[in-house]
Amino acid sequence: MTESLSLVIPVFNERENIIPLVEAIQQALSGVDYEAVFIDDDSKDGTADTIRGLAGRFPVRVVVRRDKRGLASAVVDGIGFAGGNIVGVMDADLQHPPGVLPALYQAIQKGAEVAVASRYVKGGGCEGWGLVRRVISKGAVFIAHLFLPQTRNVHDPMSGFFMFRKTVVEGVALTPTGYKILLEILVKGRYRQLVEVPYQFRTRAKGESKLGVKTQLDYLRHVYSLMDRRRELGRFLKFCLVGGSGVLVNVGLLWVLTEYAGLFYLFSSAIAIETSVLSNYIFNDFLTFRDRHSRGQKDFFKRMLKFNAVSLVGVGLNLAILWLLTSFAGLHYIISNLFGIAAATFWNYLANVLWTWR
Ligand SMILES: Nc1nc2c(ncn2[C@@H]2O[C@H](COP(=O)(O)OP(=O)(O)OP(=O)(O)O)[C@@H](O)[C@H]2O)c(=O)[nH]1
Ligand SMILES: [Mg+2]
Repeated sequence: MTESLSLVIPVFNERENIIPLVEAIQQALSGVDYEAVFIDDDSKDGTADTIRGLAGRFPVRVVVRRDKRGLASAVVDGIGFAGGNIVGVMDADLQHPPGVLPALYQAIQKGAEVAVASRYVKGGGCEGWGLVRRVISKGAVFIAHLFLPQTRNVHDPMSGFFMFRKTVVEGVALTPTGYKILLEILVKGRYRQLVEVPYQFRTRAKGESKLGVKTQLDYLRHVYSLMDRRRELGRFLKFCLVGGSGVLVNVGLLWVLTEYAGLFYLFSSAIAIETSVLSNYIFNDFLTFRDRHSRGQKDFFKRMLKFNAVSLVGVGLNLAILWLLTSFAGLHYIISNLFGIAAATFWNYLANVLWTWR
């Protein structure tokens, strides 16, 4: 079967960017059978006419939507209009450099079903971003990794620049809630191999940004809609129950070893702590994170070491908070300890989800 590529490019008032973009795409994709499908939400600056004016010289066409607005739905509609068996998605404002297209295309040719242009792998980056924007972007990636396990092997799941085989989304209902269509594809799509290609996100030279604070909130709503809420909430509850069982093991053993085996209580406590960490580990491995080690039990001991390390930091955190709140904030030590336990539980859960049972 011959391969052909459809680029889906959402546009809204991007007239000044169209010609340089189309020329750069043509230069990058010489020798590739491709088309560029622009989805324009009835721009008033002549964007659609500019594209039509190029149609004789370049393989471009424009679909103008008059009844809808929105980046995500434009991309979803565009995928429907795409004639190729490979689809690429990119912005029109030249922030996604067309020079990266060949690398994405080759990754697909070599067997990847999804190729993501990534700011967060070696060689990638964001030109001219201040600290605040960096932190927000990384925070968004962290949220995706935490709540959507399917995105964990992707460094830049928020990328708006990617390519995929159309078979990945065939029969899949893509809901354009948020504006990050890649998230939808990562969570709902059918693929085995994904490759990330580094790129530098450029600053916008012409035209203006259409995305504001509302979009950031939409993002959270989107992640919420995509996550397997019952499973992830159930996981957290199991984790807390296992933690509770660990307290029983700890207290019980401390008592038995001190009262009946005649050990010095601090010595009993050290044994009790480690035993409860190990019993917590075993219960979590078989119960809480059962679905996370489908590749067999061979890393059982490696995970056990990681779990121990996480617990050690957790204990340190608990003690530090106990000390700070009691000695400096004047809280009763039992109350301080509850805060310490809450913080340690939170830490343990995050670190174990994202590291031990990644
Ligand atoms: N069809 C359509 N395209 C849109 C809409 N909103 C934005 N776009 C296009 O989607 C692409 C990305 O939008 P931008 O406003 O550049 O968003 P961004 O790159 O995240 O933000 P900046 O870094 O500030 O540029 C551009 O090609 C826009 O023209 C929309 O409502 N409909
Ligand atoms: Mg942009």
